[in-house]
Amino acid sequence: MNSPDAIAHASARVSVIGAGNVGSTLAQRIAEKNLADVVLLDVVAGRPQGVALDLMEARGIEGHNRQIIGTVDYADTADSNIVVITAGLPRKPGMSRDDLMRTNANIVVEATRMAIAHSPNALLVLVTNPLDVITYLSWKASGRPAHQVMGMAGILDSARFQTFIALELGVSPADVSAMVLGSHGDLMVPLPRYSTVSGIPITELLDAATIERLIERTRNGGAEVVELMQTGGAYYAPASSTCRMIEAMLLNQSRLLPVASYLQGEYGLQDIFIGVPARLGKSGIESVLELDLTDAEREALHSSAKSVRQKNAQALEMLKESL
Ligand code: TXD
Repeated sequence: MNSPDAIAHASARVSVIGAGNVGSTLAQRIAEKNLADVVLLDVVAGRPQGVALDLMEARGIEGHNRQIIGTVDYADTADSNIVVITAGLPRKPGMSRDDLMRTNANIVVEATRMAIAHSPNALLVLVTNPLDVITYLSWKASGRPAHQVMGMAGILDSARFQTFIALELGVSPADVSAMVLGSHGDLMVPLPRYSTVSGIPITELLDAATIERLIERTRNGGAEVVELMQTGGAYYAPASSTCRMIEAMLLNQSRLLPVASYLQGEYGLQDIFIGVPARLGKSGIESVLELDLTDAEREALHSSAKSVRQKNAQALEMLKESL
């Protein structure tokens, strides 16, 4: 369903900062779905140009005519409708989570400033971990209205829950709609009452112990892939999840999706980015839907928010010179 107000489709441009696994797979998805031209930027010279050339050489076979440009120069990202930031470093042996947060926070703050300088009206989508904190810092660095800045995680976490529900019941994932709120990580908040199979809540179809097992697997979804792959983490489903957000905004689809959104009192939370159902359209986050939560669900969301808030404060302290 595309709205007539869709961002001019033929000239749409998305810049992807970070041409690693998620960034390059996302570039492929965007181009092959014919959503926009793509500029892929990385600090490692050669990598984005190589990926872009490889993707361009697939165009004749894939049957699209989108430009994919690889670059190390932010000037090439000018006038993007959307900027996606996937840039960051993976955790290295001996590196603490705090070291990683400091490194990635600096990378993302710099990337945000450079990208916004060349695309002052772009919508910003953050992917780099730790997701909810990084989104907050990028928003601070961007100086943009909060509804134009958002983080991708809830769609991925929900897609994992959807997958495990579908596998358990032996039904198509297309018939499963799952909802996961909260921060991206151990404290995510899967909501079985709001997860359905063709409209039927899963609480009617599965017993409590089975649902708990699927929730545990969802919480552990990223780690399960890392454990199997040994080097690097998941990127196909993360790229698909990010692409869904981009599609919803470029085509002004008004899709209701779990997105790390800025809250100003919704769910009793203030001044924080955290995963909640949000309506995405051409201006970014058009509204946040406040679900009716049970006491336990609300408590889980608040403890998730508490941990994000602590990390936000820590990160702001680390970056107080530059933010
Ligand atoms: O749900 C989610 N939000 C996530 C998040 C799902 C999957 C991946 N998640 C996080 O995204 C992951 O923990 C990382 O923080 C990012 C990117 O993951 P990816 O798997 O793509 O990592 P890579 O392959 O290491 O790619 C990162 C790229 C790499 O090419 C670096 O050279 C580049 O980022 N990089 C930079 N680009 C531009 N500018 C700077 N400063 C920079 N520093 C590194």
